[in-house]
Amino acid sequence: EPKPERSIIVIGAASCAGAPDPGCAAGPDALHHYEVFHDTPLQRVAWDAILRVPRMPPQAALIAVSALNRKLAEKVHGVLDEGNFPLVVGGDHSCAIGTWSGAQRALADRGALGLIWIDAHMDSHTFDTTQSGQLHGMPVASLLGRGHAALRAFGPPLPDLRPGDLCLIGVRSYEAGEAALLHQLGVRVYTMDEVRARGLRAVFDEALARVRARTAGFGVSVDLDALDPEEEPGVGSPVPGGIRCAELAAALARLRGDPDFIAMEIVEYNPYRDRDRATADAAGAFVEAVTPLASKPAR
Ligand code: HAR
Ligand code: MN
Ligand code: MN
Ligand code: MN
Repeated sequence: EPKPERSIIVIGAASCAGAPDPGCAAGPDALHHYEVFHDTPLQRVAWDAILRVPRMPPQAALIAVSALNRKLAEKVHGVLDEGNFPLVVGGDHSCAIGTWSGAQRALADRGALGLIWIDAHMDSHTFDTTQSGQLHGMPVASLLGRGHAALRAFGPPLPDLRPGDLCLIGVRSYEAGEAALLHQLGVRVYTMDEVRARGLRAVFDEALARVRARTAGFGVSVDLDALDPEEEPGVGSPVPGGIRCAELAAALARLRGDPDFIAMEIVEYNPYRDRDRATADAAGAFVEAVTPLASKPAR
């Protein structure tokens, strides 16, 4: 069988500048070494680059993260312009600012970006509400236009992600300030309680309909800490009571062959906390679940 024309191009973001746990910076190299993302008979997968940041003191994290995101946005935009599918692999979740900014730029003349954010956390702090000061707790607010200006100050100005084009799934750890922001903006948050009550399948289908409704294409950001750490311990900030790997893979399989599904991100892998590569294998299973992709993206 011939392989489709659209390849998955993997871009690593080997940074922990936005997080307290240094282990996530080793995530992309470990996943590369374990070869969890690989060709299947119907889908080509190739690593492009692993982006890195210099070692810097914590007070320089903002500079490091915004420099990485500028490079990452360019890469993602380039892969999409070539008609391929970017898979960004973190690193801490602050790389999402670059990933989805790049996707927005590539879509720009066609319309808005939709985004499904699968995470134990809300990642929706501003500099005013954060208690930890950690940048991986802020990418959603930044994409919604409420973040520190420096975080998205690369290239021409970008549109803010529209609150109605974003859904969060799996949330079970957050602070009041970020919850208030999402509530005020009207972002749909499917908490872990709701996922348990309704089933991931129902929640995911509803989220998919929302992020699709008024957009030209959509992506999925998977923070591996959304998973249950009893099964998948290899993450930077484990939170008990998460999604099962098999459930998430089954939900993601809904995206197979979908021409509007334009990019994916898998972040917060910490190889030092993993057990028998379980979490690395989960990351591989999620990519396999969405393949084969549609041979060409929607135009
Ligand atoms: N809400 C906490 C903070 O702002 C947790 C940060 C986010 N942690 C992550 N991202 N792993 O999903 O510090
Ligand atoms: Mn996150
Ligand atoms: Mn372009
Ligand atoms: Mn998280």
